[in-house]
Amino acid sequence: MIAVIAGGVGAARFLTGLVQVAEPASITAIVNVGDDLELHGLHVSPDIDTVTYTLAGAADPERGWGLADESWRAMEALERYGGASWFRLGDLDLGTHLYRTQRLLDGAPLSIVTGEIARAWDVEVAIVPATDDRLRTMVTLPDEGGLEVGFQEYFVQRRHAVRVSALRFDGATTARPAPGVLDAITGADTVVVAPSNPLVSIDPILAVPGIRDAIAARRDRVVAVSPIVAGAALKGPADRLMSELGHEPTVVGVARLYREIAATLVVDEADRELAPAVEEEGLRCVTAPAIMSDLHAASVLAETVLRTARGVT
Ligand code: FO1
Repeated sequence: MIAVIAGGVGAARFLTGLVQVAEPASITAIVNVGDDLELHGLHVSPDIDTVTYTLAGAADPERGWGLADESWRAMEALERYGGASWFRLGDLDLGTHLYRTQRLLDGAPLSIVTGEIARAWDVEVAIVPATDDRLRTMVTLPDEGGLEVGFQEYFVQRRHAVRVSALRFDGATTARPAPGVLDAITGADTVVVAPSNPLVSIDPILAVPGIRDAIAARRDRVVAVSPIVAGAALKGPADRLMSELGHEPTVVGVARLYREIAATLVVDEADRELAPAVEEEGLRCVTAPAIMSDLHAASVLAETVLRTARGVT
């Protein structure tokens, strides 16, 4: 059994590799919901949808999020009225948000609805939100007088091109792990921390009381994959966020963030020279090709992670 602690695009790509080398039904993806938002009365869960669509082979390959062959007619109609169109919801994608929102209004928990959506896409991997409760990543912007905005208002509306002075996970202290989350971690032979942004994708999951402790209790079996290669994020603002929030934007900084929960850090070959510094932080450092340029590269990385976990490297 394998549990994967997952954010959006990086985690989704890793999971497409993992299902090539492990039985999909043996995998549980525990997914960040800090990026979720309510827009136009709809509940949008970007990371859950990215993981689901990618595993279904239906994600847009260029964007990494949303559906392939998408059209944007509803957004055009919305623009006519001057409605909020900064967060682009494609016509096909809207169907998912309509379904999810109605089911939540009916009283179904997010974990149940997520399972229903995954099944409808024939995804065999168990996709579970970190929590069914409301948890939102909030971002403080020092150049806007310390304004605190929701994650997508930072990430999409401001194209993450602004400075950040703090992050807060609203709702985290009272959130409970969704059903299946702790069992997946406790029962896993291997726990993988996917190559996702440690501060805004992985941390909100760890902030749900019980999850960090459950992972730390399995530390010997936890393999993390660095999303930072040669001092830069593979995608998104992870490197900038790390330096702005006082972390070294290198694999050593990633090791410091994960040393309590992971015994091993997989880093790209470009960071070979930093392996001793990672090991000084108390993690075993495994160097391997970690850039998932295509499905083959993602499955080679997944195989490396599994071999590492089994101690066969
Ligand atoms: N990312 C963008 O850069 N612009 C968008 O308009 C946008 C819309 C969107 C709609 C649905 C969805 O599931 C994802 C969407 N994303 C968009 C991606 C999303 O902001 C990011 O994937 C994450 O939240 C970061 O992990």
